[in-house]
Formats: sequence, structure tokens, C-alpha cells
Amino acid sequence: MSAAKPFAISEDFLANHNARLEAATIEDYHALSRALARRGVDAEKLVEKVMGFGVAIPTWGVGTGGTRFARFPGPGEPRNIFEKLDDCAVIQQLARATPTVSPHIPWDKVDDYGALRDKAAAHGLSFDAVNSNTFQDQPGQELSYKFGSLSHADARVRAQAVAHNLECIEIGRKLGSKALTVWIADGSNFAGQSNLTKALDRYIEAMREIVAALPADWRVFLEHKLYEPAFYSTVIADWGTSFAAAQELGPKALCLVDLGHHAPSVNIEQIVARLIRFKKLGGFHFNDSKYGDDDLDSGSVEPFRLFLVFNELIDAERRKAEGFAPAYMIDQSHNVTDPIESLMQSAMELQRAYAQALIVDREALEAAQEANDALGAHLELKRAFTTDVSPLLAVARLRAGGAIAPIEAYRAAGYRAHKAKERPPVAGTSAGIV
Ligand SMILES: [Mn+2]
Repeated sequence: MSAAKPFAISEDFLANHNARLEAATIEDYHALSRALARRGVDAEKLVEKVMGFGVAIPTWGVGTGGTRFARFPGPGEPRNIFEKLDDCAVIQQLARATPTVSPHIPWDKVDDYGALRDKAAAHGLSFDAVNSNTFQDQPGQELSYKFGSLSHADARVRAQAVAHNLECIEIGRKLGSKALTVWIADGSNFAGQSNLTKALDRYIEAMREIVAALPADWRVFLEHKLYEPAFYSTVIADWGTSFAAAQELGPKALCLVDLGHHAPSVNIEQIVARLIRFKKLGGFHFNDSKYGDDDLDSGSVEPFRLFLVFNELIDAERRKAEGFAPAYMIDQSHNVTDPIESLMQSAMELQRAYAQALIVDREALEAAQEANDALGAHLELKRAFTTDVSPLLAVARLRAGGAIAPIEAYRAAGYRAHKAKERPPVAGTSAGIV
């Protein structure tokens, strides 16, 4: 007996759903276009820019996340990487902002990477940065990462962690990736437990071996994180350490900014500006936070901060800043929502911040800055941030073949209910927070 074809949202269903919303959307878009035209902004050009914006979905993001205390799996969760790709495809089909997928090794290991690449391509998806994992032990693994990985005191553990990253590069090559993201959980829980200098020395030496193994057109992203799982010291704790390490490791090594991986009051947009200035901004893990590495949905807590990050990115793009080509990925843990809905909403919030940053009057902003007109400069940013670009984003989605209202369309299609029938839960489905 052959398995029934998995449920997919049909183009007819989507067209009918859009048809009901189209007239009002176009009316709102025309009103916004006229308002923007009065400010010298061409809405049509903005639509084109928004249609070209893409952010990668992490494969683990389509499963329910969890906290340190529990995970509450939802119905119809993907049970393997192929089903994860089906869910990523729905997100791209409706929201049209996520054409790439960021895999995680070993969670996404398969026997046939050609089949995986073909499956993604059939969905119109391709693979972005590969994420390595030396923050947990795998079944059958010879040595434990309990006391660290790339910075471990024991050279054999470091060698094992290096070998894992080299395997990630090999898998990434088969998938068409061009980057490796390395986050290590290494650190210490007690003062005196670890030699702070030696631990960093060992990390940099191990990373040298990984950098040396990168193909010519590959980059490696160093991801820093202030604390957790280590609570006394963390080897790559901040952007300064990440930057200094990337400098020593050479031009292929760049810094990755996960928005949740900083001290609570840190000025993240300034960190972004600094990394751009030093040609070391590799990319982002987008999410939002209230307290720490909360991995909440992008733009759900501090949308103004997200806008300010994009303001720096657009500033760099307009200046044609040397070496500026950041990779964008979402990195969130969806504990109380349907992950597909959260990922669509997050991708749209990133597009919103991007569009708002694009409509900042850069000449007026610079003039105010040069004249020391503090409030005038601030108001230029606020004018852009308070502009509701929703109709413009909806038109961009519509023209790209997506949904005017992705979450409403997704719910109306009953995708999750279908998957709940097709995908009986299995034990040990991996999901995580990095
Ligand atoms: Mn991250």
C-alpha cells in the first residue's frame, strides 16, 4: 500500500482566499503609495525591494521548542527533516520571505543528501548556513562535551569537535550551503574551574583547523552568547571576543549576531554598526527577548530595536560598505504557538523593519545629524518607524504568489489538522534552542 500524498495548500485555495481580500488591500496600498510619494518615496521600488528580501528558516524552528523545564509538543509536528522541509515550504508558499533553510547537524543527518537537496529544490527551497552542534552528546559518541568542546582541556575532545565541524562542512557542500555557523556552549560554572585565557587559546587553535578546511567560497560565522548553559564564564561571551577571534582567524571568519545573546541593556544596533565598520558582520539570528536569550518571536517585544538594527543595515547598504553581505536567519523557540504561524509572522516582521528602514529620509537624517538637531534626527527615524507598511508587504506577497494574509490563509486551509492525521507523534523528535 502506498502512502497517501501529503496534504498541501492548493494554489486554487490560495487564489480564492486572496480574492476576498484583494480589493481592500490594493485600495490601502494606493493610499499608502500616495502618502509615501509626498515624502519622495516610490512605493513600487519598495515592493520590489521587499520581494527580494529573504531570511532562512532553521529546520529545528518548525518543531515546538521548549524551555529548560519542559516541552509541550503540538499536533502534527514534523518527525524528520523531509517533513520539516514540507513545513518550511508552506511558510514560503504563503509568506514569500523565507526561500532558504538552515540545517542543523546531527539533528538533520540523512543517508542521502542528494535526495534532501532534491526535495528542497522541488519546494523551491535551498540551503543556507549549516549549524554544528557540540553542545550536547549524541548516541554512540566516544567523548563527552560535558566540560566543553572546541575549548576543552582534553585535546581528544577538541579533535572530536573539530572533526564534527569538518563533517558539517562536507554535508553542507552536498546541500549547496556556503557557510558554517559555530556556536559553542563552552564555559564554566565556578570561579577557578577554567583558565579563562587557556580556554580561549584552545578555541582559537581549534577554529583554525575548521577555517583551514573551509572551501574557498565558504564563510564561517562565530556566534557569541553571554551566558547559558555556563553561568560563571562563557568562552565566546560577547561581540568583542567574537570579533577578536574572527580577526585572528582571518577573512573567512565573521561574527554572527543573535539578538538574544547580549547583556540586557546592550545597544545591539551599535554592535551591528561596529561589526560593519570592521568588515566582520557575518549575519544574524533573529528573535526577540525581554530578559535574556528568550528566543521569542522577532518583533514581538521590541519592534523599535529591530527597526534600529535594520536602520544600520540599510545605512551600510546605501554606503556600499565593503564586505557587507550579512546572512539572515530566524532563531526562535516556539513554545506556545504553532511554529509555522510564528515563523510566518516573524518573517513578516523582519520585512516590516526592512521596509521601514528603507523609507527613512537619509538626506534629512544626515542633515539633522550634521546640524546637531537631536530631536529632528530622531523624528526622521520615528516618521519611518510609525509608518504602517502592512499594505505594501501584502502587495509584495501577492505579487510573489503568496498570501495577502498568510496566517489567516494557513488557518483556513486546515494544514495543521491534516498533518495531525498524517503524522502520528513519535518519541524523541528533536527540537532545541541555540
Ligand atoms: Mn542563535
